[in-house]
Amino acid sequence: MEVGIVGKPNVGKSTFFNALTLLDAPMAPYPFTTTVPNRGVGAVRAKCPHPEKGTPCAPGNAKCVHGVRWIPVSLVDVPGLVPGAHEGKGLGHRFLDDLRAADGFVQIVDLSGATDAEGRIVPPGSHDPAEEVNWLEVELVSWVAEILSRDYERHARSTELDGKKVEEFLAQRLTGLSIPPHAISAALRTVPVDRTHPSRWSVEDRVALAGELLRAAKPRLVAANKCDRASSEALHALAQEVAPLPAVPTSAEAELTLRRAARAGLVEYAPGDPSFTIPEPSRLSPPQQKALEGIRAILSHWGSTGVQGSLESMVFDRLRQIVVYPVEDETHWTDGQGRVLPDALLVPAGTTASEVAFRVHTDLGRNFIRAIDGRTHRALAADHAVEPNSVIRIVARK
Ligand SMILES: Nc1nc2c(ncn2[C@@H]2O[C@H](COP(=O)(O)OP(=O)(O)OP(=O)(O)O)[C@@H](O)[C@H]2O)c(=O)[nH]1
Ligand SMILES: [Mg+2]
Repeated sequence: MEVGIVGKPNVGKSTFFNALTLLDAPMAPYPFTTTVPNRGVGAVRAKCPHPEKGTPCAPGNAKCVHGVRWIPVSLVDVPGLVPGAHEGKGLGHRFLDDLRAADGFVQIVDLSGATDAEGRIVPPGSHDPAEEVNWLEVELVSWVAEILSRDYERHARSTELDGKKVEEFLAQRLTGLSIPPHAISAALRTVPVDRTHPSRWSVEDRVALAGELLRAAKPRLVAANKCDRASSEALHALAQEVAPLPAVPTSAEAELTLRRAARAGLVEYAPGDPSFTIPEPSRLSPPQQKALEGIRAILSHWGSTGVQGSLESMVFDRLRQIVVYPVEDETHWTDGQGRVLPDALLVPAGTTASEVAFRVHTDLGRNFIRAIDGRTHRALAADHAVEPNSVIRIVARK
């Protein structure tokens, strides 16, 4: 699971990335601070089933803190895009190739309206953040259309000569973009192109296909960042303009400050929480105290910093992921070494028992006999869609 963090320059993409990963990607109040993509790992929360067994779990991949599993999600923070990036403006859009594997995009915008389309500082409220949501879509579509068009004539003609299906042609041209077959079929149904002669597809046809492919395969969510300097009315106006895309208010700066303060032991705060506590106020300098009181006011206005919640909304609502816990012993919920609930996997809703087996190990998938539900102890057939939060054992031929 990988989420791309995109948007125009100077909106707080790297701050958002650092808050989720606790890495130190450079951040600064001017455009194009980031010039090469940053990669890291954030996490989404899920309620761990271990209390149902009354034994602590022994996580391998996803730590458990007070009954909450933190399941890793890869994040990629890219340089800022400006309108016309696909024509080479700003840093261009070639670095978007680093987002090929991203399953969805969180677009960061500046809700305070204090940065123009190219990320330069302007008076607060003088720039409408909804604008960049529209043109960013144009940039993403141009990028996919360009990937599709690389060495186009040659590939299109050889497809025709070999009598290959256009579905296969598109899948091959877009390899690595992780676009599922259903999205390709849906795009071909929507855009009326000549199915036997891709060499006759115009540039406009390819752009239309790219738009449909992105819509079907790469969900987006808008993080209305710098909400600490914006009003609820600004959020409401943005949400209306970008609908049906969801807009979540975030303060990446507040989240980063809290996570770093928590790491240093200065505050007690878990990401996503609506509040924090200061165990020893005497350890804080007056400026630190003032900064934290400012953050307290942000939390009480907005409910949270929104950063953790926006990633979870992306993963669970937009990408429709569920969590499953594969085990080798369906009674004790352990693996071969007796570890309780060692793994927590994110899989798309509707994933079948056999697909879970393949996720655990190709051999387990190939030799699948049946799965067993760890709660009901019922056998599940290969095509059974697993429930969210399932504990399942895969039975396979040796
Ligand atoms: N007030 C406020 N400022 C923020 C917030 N998030 C980021 N900033 C500030 O915005 C400026 C830009 O932050 P970056 O994280 O470097 O932005 P970016 O989008 O990665 O910028 P580029 O890499 O240049 O595209 C910095 O001065 C941050 O401190 C926020 O939630 N609130
Ligand atoms: Mg940056």
